[in-house]
Amino acid sequence: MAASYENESENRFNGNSFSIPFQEIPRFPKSDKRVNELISCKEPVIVTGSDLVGSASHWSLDYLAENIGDGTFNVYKSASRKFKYYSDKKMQAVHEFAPPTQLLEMRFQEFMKLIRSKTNTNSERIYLQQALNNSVGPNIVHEFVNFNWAWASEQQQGNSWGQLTSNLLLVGMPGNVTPVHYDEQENLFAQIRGSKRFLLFHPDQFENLYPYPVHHPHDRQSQVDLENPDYEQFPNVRNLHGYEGVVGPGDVLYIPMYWWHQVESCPDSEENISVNFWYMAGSVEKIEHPLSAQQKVAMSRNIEKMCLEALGDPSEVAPFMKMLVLGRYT
Ligand code: QVQ
Ligand code: ZN
Repeated sequence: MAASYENESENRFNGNSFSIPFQEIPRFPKSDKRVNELISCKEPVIVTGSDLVGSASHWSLDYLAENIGDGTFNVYKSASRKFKYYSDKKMQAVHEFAPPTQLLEMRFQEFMKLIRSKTNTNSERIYLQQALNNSVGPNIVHEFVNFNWAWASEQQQGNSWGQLTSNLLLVGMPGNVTPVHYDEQENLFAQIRGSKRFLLFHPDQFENLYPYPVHHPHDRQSQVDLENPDYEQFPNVRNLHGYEGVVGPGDVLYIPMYWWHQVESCPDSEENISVNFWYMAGSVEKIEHPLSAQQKVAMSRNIEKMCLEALGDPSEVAPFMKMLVLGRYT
């Protein structure tokens, strides 16, 4: 059933009577065979009642402050609800770039005090996003070790994913939004406390989401503000269609590599805690034609990088590509 936002009063997506048609992200219990069918087809699925991070089901701000240790954590500060990711490295090459968020380093206890002081969500917002490492306290280590690694490894081996690269701990505020982007990794996203609304779009929606150029600090992020699209600049947004689903405590969302996703922390709980499992891409699958949308996105990235490397100046890429294509392949 295509659930369009037109029917939902709290929807912000059709502020200007534009509504993105959404289908529901499939949801099945772990024991249902359709879970493995969808994952093996690189289709998103919400695994309900998963015990992947069951050992962390009691995590709360207080518990983490008590047990996570004295290490410092990456906390992003934003003047708006949006926390658009940017690459520090690529920022050096784009001098006029103004980072939309500020990165702070602080101990978890400090973060908890700060987040509790921000009762009115109109003031600036913060979002803790930190890869779990061995600086955490013994209780957290114990609970991390007791994640259901057997199930996670079954997905990793069964689908020939690459190695686990990190488990990002995410602790945010109701209303925080991670704008639509894609990652070059497979992702098992586990929700622990509070809930999150995900919007997902197939990699073939590339032309409707206008990603920033690869050399830009916002590489892999869409230039489109889904809550207020600029149709003049991005006319194809009108053709955009995707999937929508809410994950709550105990749910795990599989986000296939290259699938676009936007994430909003729901207002249902003061505390919102998630942990994701990012896996490298697997060994190069055999090339079959027609190429998959994922393969085309990967290829487009290599072409952009090669052109930038060879031309040496981003402003020469468009004229070069136009010369190559217009009147010859069009
Ligand atoms: C969020 C991913 C989602 C997270 C911010 C980074 C995470 C992400 O807002 O829940 O796990 O791929 O994009
Ligand atoms: Zn992501």
